[in-house]
Amino acid sequence: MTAITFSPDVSGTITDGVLVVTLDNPPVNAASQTVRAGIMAALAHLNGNSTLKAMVMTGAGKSFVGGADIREFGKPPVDPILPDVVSAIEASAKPVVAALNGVALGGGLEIALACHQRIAAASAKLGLPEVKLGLVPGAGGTQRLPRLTGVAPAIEMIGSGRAVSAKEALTLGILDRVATGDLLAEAIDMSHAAGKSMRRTGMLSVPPSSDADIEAAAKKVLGKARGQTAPGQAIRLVKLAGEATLDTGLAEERRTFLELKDSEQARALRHVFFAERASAKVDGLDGVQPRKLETIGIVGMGLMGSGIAVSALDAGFRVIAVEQSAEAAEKGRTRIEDMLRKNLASGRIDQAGFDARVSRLKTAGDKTALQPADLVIEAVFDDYDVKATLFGALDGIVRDDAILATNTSYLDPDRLAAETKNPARVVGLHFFSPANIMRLMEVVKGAKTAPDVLATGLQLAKRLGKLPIVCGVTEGFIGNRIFSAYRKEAEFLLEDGASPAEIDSAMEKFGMAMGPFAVFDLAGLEIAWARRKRQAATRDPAERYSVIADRLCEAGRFGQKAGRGWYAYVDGKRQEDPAVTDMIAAARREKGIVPKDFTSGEITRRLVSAMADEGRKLLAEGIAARASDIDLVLINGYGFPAHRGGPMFMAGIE
Ligand code: 3H9
Repeated sequence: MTAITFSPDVSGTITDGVLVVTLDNPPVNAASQTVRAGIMAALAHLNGNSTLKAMVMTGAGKSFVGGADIREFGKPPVDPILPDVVSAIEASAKPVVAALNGVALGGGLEIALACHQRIAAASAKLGLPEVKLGLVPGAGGTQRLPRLTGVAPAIEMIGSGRAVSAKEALTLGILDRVATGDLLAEAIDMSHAAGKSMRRTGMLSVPPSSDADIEAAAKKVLGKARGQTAPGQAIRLVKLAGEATLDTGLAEERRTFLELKDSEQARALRHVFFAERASAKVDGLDGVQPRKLETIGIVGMGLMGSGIAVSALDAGFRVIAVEQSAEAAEKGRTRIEDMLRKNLASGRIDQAGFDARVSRLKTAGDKTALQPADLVIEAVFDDYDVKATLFGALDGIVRDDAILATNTSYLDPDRLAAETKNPARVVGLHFFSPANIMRLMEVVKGAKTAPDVLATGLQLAKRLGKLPIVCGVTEGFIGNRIFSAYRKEAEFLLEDGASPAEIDSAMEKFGMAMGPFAVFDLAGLEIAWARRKRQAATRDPAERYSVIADRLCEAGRFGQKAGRGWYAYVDGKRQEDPAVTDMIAAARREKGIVPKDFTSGEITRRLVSAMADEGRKLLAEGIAARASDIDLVLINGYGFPAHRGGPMFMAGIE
C-alpha cells in the first residue's frame, strides 16, 4: 500500500475505497500550519477522486490531536486557519469519520466535532481545555459541542476545561461509538454507512436543557473563576449556540477567541503551561535511571502521613505506614481508611478500588516493619532532634539501596542526611497539606543527594500525579521562604495603615484563594511565632520588624482553631475584631507611624513585589533553577491565581 503525502505530517492510505488519513506531528499532533494544510489537501483528494467513498482521520502515536499549536499563539494566524479547516471538513460532500486513538483536546476535539461520525478508543480523552489557557475554543467548539450535548453539559465541560473519558463522551452524545476491537477497522466500517445519512453537527438543533440546569452549570463554573475572564465568555458563547444561527455563533466565537488570545490572562496562562513543561527538565539528570519503586514506607500517620499514604495507595503503590506504638498505628489505619471511605462515598473510587487500596496497606507500631520499603518518607513532628534520631534508626533498618526522604518544611535536610551512613540516599520530599489533594511537591536536592535518588523522587511525584519542583536547601525552601516575605510585607502594610480585612479583600479580589490574614488564622499563628522567637537572637536590630503578630500570640489569639486570631470567628465566619484594631493602632503609635489609606491596587502591588524580590534572591542563591519554577510553587501550593502567571511573571523576571 503506497502512502499519499498531503503535507510533511499528514499522509493517507486507501483501504476498501476509504482514504485513511493519519496526522503525525509529534509529540502530541498539535494542529500546526502543516497539519492544517495537510487536512485541506486530503479533503481535496477525497472529494476530487471518484473512486474514494469516505475518509477516516486518525492520529499517530498517543494523541489524536492535542489542540491548536500553542507555540503559534504569539504570532499572527497563518492560512489555512483552523476554523476554515473545520468548516471544510463539515462541508465535505463525502463522509469523514474521526477515529480518536488518544487525546482529542481543544482544536483536536473541534476537528472531531466537525467530522460526520466519531468513534474513539476506550482510553481516549476528550475535552475543550481552552479556558485553562485563558481562551475560549476558537474553531467551533462552543457552537458544535452544545448541538450534541445540550447547553448545560457543554457549559460544564467548556467552562471548566474538564476532559471526559470515551465512555462519558458516549453518554453525553459526543461520540457515536467506543471501539471494542480494532479502532481503524471499526472506523472504516462506520464510514461505509456514514454516507447514507450524513450528519453535520453544525446543522443539528441544540437538545433542550432546562433553565435551572443551565444556571446551575453556569454558577458552578463562575464560582471557580476567581477573576478569570474566559469561563464567563465560554458560558455566554455556549448559551448563544442555543439562541442564534451557527454562522452568528461562529463569528462571535472567533471574535472572542482573537480578543482573548492577546489578553494578559492568556499570556499568563501560556506562561504557566510552558513553565510546567520546563520544570520537568532538571540539570544533570539526562540519562539517569530512577530506582524501582513498589513499596513506599511512611513514618508518622498524622494528617500529613495519612494524606501521603492515601496518595500513594491511589497511585497503586504498596504502603507500609508506621507509628510509635501498635495503638497509634491502629488509629492511623482508621484515619487512612476513613479518608478512603470518603472517596468511596463521593464516587471518586469504587468498592473494588477501595478494597484494593486497603489490601495494599500495611500498618505497624514498629519501625522494623519498614525493612521491605524501596523509599521511606518521614512525616513526623517537624523537630530536628526527633527527625535526626529517626533518620539514624532508619539507616539501620532499610535496605542499603532504599531511599530516605524527609517531609520537613523548615529543617535542613543536609543535617538530617549527615545522621545517616550514606547521605547520598537522602532527599527532601515536601508535600503540601492535604497531601492527597495538593498538587505541589518541592523535591529538595541536598548537597550530597545522588542523581538517581533525585530522579526517583521526581518519578514518585509524577506517579502520584503531583507537580514536582526541584529546589536547593534553604530554610523554608522556595514556597515558605516566599511566604515568609509575603507575611512580613503584609504586616508592614498593617503598620502603614491598611487593615487585615482591607488586605485580605484586595488579595482575594486579585484572585488569591484566601487573603494572607485569613490564611495565617487558618494555619495557626504559633509555628511562625516559635520561629520568630528562635530567630530573635540573630535578627539584625536595624531591620524593620512588626510586633503585632507577637502581641496576638501573647494574647492567646492563635487563629481560627482558638476562635480568634487576626479576626474573631463567630459561627466559623471571620469578623473584624476591635481588639485587633486597637493592637494595630498601638503598634503604629509606638513607631510614630501616621497611617495612610491604601487602594487595592497598591496593596496587591506591594505584596506581589515582596514575593518577587524574595524570588530574585532564591534565583541568585541557586535555590530555584528558574523564575518560572517559583511561579509554579506559588500557584500550586499557595493559591496564587494562575491567570496572573505568578509573581515572577508579573515582575517580568525570566
Ligand atoms: C486550542 O486548541 C485552541 C483552539 O480551540 C482554536 C484554535 C483556532 N501545542 O504535556 P506533555 C508540547 S488551545 C504545542 O509533557 P503529555 C509540550 O509543550 C490548545 N505544544 O505531554 C511538550 O513539549 P516539550 C488546547 C504542545 O503526554 C510536549 O508537547 N489544547 C501542545 O503528558 C509534551 O507535552 C490544550 O490545551 C500544544 N497544544 O500530555 C492541550 N500540547 O517536550 C495541552 C503539548 O518541548 N496539552 N505540547 O516540553 C496537554 O494537555 C498535554 O500536553 C497532552 C499530552 C495531554 C496533550
